[in-house]
Amino acid sequence: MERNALLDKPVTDLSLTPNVLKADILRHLTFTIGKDAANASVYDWRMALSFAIRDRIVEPWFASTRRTWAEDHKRVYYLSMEFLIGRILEDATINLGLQDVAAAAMAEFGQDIQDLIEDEPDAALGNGGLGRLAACFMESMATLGCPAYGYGIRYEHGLFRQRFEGGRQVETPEDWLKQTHPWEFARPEAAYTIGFKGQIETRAGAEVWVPSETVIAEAHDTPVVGWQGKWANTLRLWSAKPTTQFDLERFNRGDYTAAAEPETLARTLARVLYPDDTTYQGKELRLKQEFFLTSAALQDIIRRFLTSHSDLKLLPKHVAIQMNDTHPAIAGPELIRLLTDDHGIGFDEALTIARACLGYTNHTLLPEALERWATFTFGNVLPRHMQIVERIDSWHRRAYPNRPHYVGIVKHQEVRMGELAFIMSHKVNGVSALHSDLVKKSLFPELHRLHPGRIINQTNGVTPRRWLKMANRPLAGLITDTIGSGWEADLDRLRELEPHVEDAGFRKVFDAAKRENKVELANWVKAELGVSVSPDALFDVQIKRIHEYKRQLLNILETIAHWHKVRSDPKGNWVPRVRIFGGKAAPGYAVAKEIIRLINDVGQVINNDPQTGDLLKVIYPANYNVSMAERLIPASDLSEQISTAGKEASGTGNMKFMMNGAPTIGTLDGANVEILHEVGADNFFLFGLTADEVALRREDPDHSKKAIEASQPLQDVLQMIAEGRFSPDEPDRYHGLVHRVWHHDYFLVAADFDAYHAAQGEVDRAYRDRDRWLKMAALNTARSGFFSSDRTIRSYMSEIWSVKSAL
Ligand code: 26W
Repeated sequence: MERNALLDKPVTDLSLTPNVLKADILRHLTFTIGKDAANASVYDWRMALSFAIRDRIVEPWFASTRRTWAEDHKRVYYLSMEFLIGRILEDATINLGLQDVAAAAMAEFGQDIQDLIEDEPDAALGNGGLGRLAACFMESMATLGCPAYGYGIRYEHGLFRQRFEGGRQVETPEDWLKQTHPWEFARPEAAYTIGFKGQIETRAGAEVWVPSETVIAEAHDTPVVGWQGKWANTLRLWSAKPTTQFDLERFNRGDYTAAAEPETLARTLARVLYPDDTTYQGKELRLKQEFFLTSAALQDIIRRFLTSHSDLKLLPKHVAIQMNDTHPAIAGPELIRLLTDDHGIGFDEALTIARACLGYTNHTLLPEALERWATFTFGNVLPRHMQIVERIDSWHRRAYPNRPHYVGIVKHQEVRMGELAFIMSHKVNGVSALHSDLVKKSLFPELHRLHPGRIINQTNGVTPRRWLKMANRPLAGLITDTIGSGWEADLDRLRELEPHVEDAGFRKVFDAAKRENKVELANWVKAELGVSVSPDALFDVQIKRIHEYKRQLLNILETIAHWHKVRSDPKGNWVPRVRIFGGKAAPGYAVAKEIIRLINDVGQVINNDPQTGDLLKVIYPANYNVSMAERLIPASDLSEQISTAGKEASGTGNMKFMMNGAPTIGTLDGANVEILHEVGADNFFLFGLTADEVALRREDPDHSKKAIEASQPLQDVLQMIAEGRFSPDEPDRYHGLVHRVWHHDYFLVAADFDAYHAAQGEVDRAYRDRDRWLKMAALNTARSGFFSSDRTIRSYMSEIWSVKSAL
C-alpha cells in the first residue's frame, strides 16, 4: 500500500510536560466543553482531562491501524454481548505513563485528580466474569500488539444499580450515557442494515431472505490503549437506529402505532443489557440483540476484508473470530448466509471457510444457563438461519455417521446453541484446566469423541495493569522498588520477589502497604455505611454475583457460627474479623435475593452486638461494580472462593486477590485448582468435597439431613435463623431458606459446612502468627505471574487464532 510519509510523523508529543498537558486541558475546557476555568465543575475538568488524554491515544491508535493495513496482518475479532470495562480515565492515563504529569497539571488548576477519576461512571456493559474477562482481554491484546477489534452492543443502560431497602435488593436503571462519554468516536458512516423475520423467496433458483423488519446498526469506536502506549485497538459498539424515518403516510391513515414501529424496534434493541447470567430465558428481544451484534460485526469484517482482498476463500488466513460463549453463536449460520446468499459461494465451501475462522469459548456448565431457542421463535425471527442451521445439522449427521441419534443441533423443537457453536468452530475452549476437562467429559462427550483435539483449555487471566499497578499503588510501588520496573508486562518476574519474602524488612513494608489500603477502605466504609471497622481486623472478602452455586449462604452461615462462638467466650483470644460481601442478584432470582436479605439482617444484629463489638462485623456495601472491586481487593486479607466443586468454570476474582497478596480459602473448583498448584498447599486454605465427591454425595437423597445432624454448630445456626434471631419483626422470614438447606440442598452447603468452619479456624491460627501470614500473603503475589491475561492471550494467539504480534 502507498504510504504518505507525513502521515507517519506524530502530530502529538508523547513525552509530555505538565505545561503542555495543562495547555491541552485548558484548550478542551474552553473550546470543547465551553466552560470558563473560573466556574468549571469537577465534571467539566474531568471532561477536559479525558479529552486531553484521549488525544494522546489517537496517535498510537492511528499508527497501529496503519501498520495493520500496511503489513496486511491477520486480525482478531472478539464478539461479545458483554464488555465490563469500568472506568477508563485512570487506566488510560497509567498505560500512557502520564499519571504523574496529569496529577501535577490538575493540581496547578487546584483540582485533585482523584476526585476527577472517581467522578467517572463505570461503563457496566456486562454482568460479571464473562464481561470483565472480555475487558481484560482487550487490554492484553493491545499490550501485546495483537491486531484486534472487540465487537459489542452500546447498551443505553448497563447493569442495573443496586440499593438495599430494609436489607432487600432494589434495582434502578443505570444511566452511564446521561453525561457525555468522552472516550468514543461516533461513526455514522459505518452502518449496516440488520433484518429480522419475513420470508424466504426463490429468485432465479436461489433462496433469498426478505426480512419484514429492519434496523440500522451504527458504530461507536473506543480506542483501547495497551501498556506504554505501544499499540491501540478498537472496541466497536453498535447502537440501533430506525431504517425508515417516521412513516408519515401510515400516520396520516390513522395507523399511529404501525407508523412508529421501525422506531420502536430500534429504540428497544440496544436499550438494555439482560441482567441475568444464571438462567436462560428464550426471550425474542435477546435473540434479536444477539443477531444484531453478530450480523453487524460480520458485515463489517467482510467489508474490511474486501477493501484489500477479493477472494473470500482466503478469509481464514486473515480473520479469526472468537465467540464469547454461545451468545454470538449465530455467527456460524450468518457467516454462511453472507458467503452463500450475498457472495455466491457454495454451501459446503462456505461452511469450511466459516469453521476455519470461528472459535468458541464456553464459560459455564450450568444446564439452566445454556442457550436453547424454541425452533418456533428462532424460525420466526431468523427464517433463513433456521434453514441453514438444519442444513448444517444434516451435513454433520451425514459427515459423521457414528453420531448418536440423541446428539445434534436441533432436538425436541429446540436449537441448541452450544452444539451449533461447537460444530461451527475449529477450536472450542474451556476457561480453566478442570472446566475444560468437564467440557470434554460431561458437556460435549459425544462431540469430543467425534472431534478429538477440538476442545482445548485456555486458563483465564486478568490484566495486571488495572488490577495491580493501578488498583494497588502501595504494593505496586514496593514491587518496583524491590525488583525494578518491567514486571507490568512480564508478570512472571514477580517470582523475583520470592527471596525477599524471607527478609523481615521487606515483610514490614509489605504489611504497611496492605495496611494503608485497609485504612482507606475502613474510612470509606465509615463514610458510606456509617459502620466503624478496625484496620487491624482480618478483612475477609467475598465479591461476585450472588448465586446459590457460589455459596454466599455457606459464608453467612459460618459467620453466624463464629459469632455464636465468640459470644460464648467474649474474653477469648479471637482474631477480629470483618466479613465483607459484595454482589448483585439477577432481578428474577428469588433465592439469591433471599440470601442478600439474610446477609443484611445478620449484619444488623452482629454489627450492633456490644458483646462482640470490634471482634466481628458484617459489611455489605450496595452496588458492587468494577470500581468497588478495585477498592476492596487491595485491602483484602482473605479471598473467599467457596463454590460447589465443578460449578465455577474458572473465576477471575480469585486471581486478582492472589496478585494483591490475599490468600484463598477455597474449594477445588475452577482456576482455584491452578492457584493452589502455583502457590502451594501451605499458602492456601483448602476445604470441601471435590467435583467427583459432589456427584457421589448427591446420590444420597438424605445428604444434607445427615450432614446437619452430624454438626452441632450448623444445627445451632439453622435453629437461630429459624427462630427469627435475625428477623425479630418477622420470625418466620427464613423458614423457606432453612427448609431448603435441610431438604433441597443441591449445592451441598450442609455437606461442606464443617470443613469450611474448620478451615476458617486454620485461617485464624495462621493470621495470629504475623510472620507466617505475611510470608503467605507475599508468596501469593510472588507466584501469581501465571494469571496475567497476557499469558492467556499469547496462548489464544498461537493455539486458536494463528496470529502474530505486530509489534
Ligand atoms: C444467557 C444467560 C447467560 C448470560 C451469561 C448465561 C451465562 C452467562 C455467562 C456465561 C456467565 C459467566 O459470566 N460465566 C463466568 O465466566 C467467567 C469468565 O470465563 C468465569 O471466570 C466464571 O467462572 C464464569 O461463571
